[in-house]
Amino acid sequence: MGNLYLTYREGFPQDLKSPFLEYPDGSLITYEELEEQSSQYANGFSDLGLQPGDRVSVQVDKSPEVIFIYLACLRSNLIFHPLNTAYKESELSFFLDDAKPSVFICQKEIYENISSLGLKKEPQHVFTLLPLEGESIQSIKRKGDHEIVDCSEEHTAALLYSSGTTGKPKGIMLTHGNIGSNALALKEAWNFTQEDCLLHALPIYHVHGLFVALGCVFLSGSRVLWMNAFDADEVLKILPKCSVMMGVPTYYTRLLSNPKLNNDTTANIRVFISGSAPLLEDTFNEFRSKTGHYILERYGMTETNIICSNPIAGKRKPGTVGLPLEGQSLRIVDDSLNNLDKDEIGNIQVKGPNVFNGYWNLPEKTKEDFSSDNFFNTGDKGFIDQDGYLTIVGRSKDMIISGGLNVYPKEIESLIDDLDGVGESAVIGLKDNDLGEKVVAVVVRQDKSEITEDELITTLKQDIAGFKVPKQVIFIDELPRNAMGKVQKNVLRDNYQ
Ligand code: MCA
Repeated sequence: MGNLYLTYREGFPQDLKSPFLEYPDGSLITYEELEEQSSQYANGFSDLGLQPGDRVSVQVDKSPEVIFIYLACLRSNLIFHPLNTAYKESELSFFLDDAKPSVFICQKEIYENISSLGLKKEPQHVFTLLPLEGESIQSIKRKGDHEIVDCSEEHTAALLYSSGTTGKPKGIMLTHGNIGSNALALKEAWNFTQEDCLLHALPIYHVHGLFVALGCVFLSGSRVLWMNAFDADEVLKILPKCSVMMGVPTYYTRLLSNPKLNNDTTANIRVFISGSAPLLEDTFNEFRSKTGHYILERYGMTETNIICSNPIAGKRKPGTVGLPLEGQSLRIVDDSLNNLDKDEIGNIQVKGPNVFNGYWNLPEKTKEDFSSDNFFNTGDKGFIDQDGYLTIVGRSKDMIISGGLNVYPKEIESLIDDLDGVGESAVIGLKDNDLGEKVVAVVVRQDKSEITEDELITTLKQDIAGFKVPKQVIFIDELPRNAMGKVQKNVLRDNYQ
């Protein structure tokens, strides 16, 4: 496998006039336009003087234009670097400083304040996505054939950041081969064909909406029904036109709360797929009894793409994430790297063409997360049952998953601890019917401080993405600690659940 664009293109329908993307109002983008638009952007990048390996950072609302730009990056062997639109200035400054993009495409508000991010419009090229909002990236497009740049499967295609338990976020380098091999395995595992129509309501700055969802579509020459964001009422209106839906568990709990969800509205769907956060057995069972559908749960992470999936044909076991995908080795080991038997709980490790190529500019950190025989340590704990299905029982990394987005308590605690009036804090995840887990801060005030929940939340909202801001603040006199002085988060979780 060489350039991922060529792999995708092999899956495009023979008749390029077939639809790739359909809006709810029926308007279409064809595969021919996808080829043409991505080629025009690729020409534009070359006119700007970009060289293979240069980064293109993108922080804009969901739009098909972003897909053209992603494909243009692949064609030109540039590194695509998508960013969650929720990130605030200080978060963004870090990502841009670390990734050092040659092109940054952003929203109007950021474009107008670009100097406050320490960025200059030159030599970096800063663009808006939309015309009339500044200098639009659309102005770089140039017609004419574009020759796809030759590259190996080991070249980095995308850079996605994850926060860490300690320190700053790390850039995860995903190669052409990582993304392509995983998309091919998923297309097979989930039986995608040209007849499929995928309901696409996910954001496209994460592996889930970008590589998993679109990868299956490109490789099967099928099409997406496009929604700019998830809205349960809208989804239920267009579900009858679709055959597959992918989402985080929150999508399914929101659909379940909608009276229009029933056998009829879901009759055309061949499979509902869930990932990015644990799907509760209650959600699985309730969905089955309301619609007759068994949600297919799968498991992945940014570093590895998708690792396991419940089967299309065969038993979908609630509470499990299914069987390893074709071409991957999965093992459960103890802390001394001894292989554990079936049903024994241990560390989940994985090896395969899907596993990332290392952290951006952090070779030492990369080494820490791989075993001597090159298995990646996911940081999750689980066991494999007698049928080979994986169950995840916990995360050894102290992470919260809220509505499918990862939140690292350490990052939030550091910010809270720096606030005037705060002595110390512990950030935990508590069960939440909508988000799966919600971020909650347990805070010890400094002597005489009268800092309130509102003040704390309002201050944090200025500095960090909204999904990381605690939904609730609980004030206590002292954090519970064990004999070693470590905060006992399990005690806090038990007390406040
Ligand atoms: C938005 N808000 C949230 C979240 N999203 N709070 C906690 N957790 C969240 N996930 C807050 C906003 O800051 C805002 O707060 C308020 O909710 C309303 O914002 P809005 O954008 O309208 O929210 P929403 O439409 O209700 O969004 C919730 C959502 C969304 C639909 C669950 O977060 C979502 O689409 N999540 C999917 C994420 C995803 O694709 N994850 C894949 C990554 P305020 O009102 O206070 O300002 S993981 C991955 O890729 C791996 C590989 C995998 O396995 O898939």
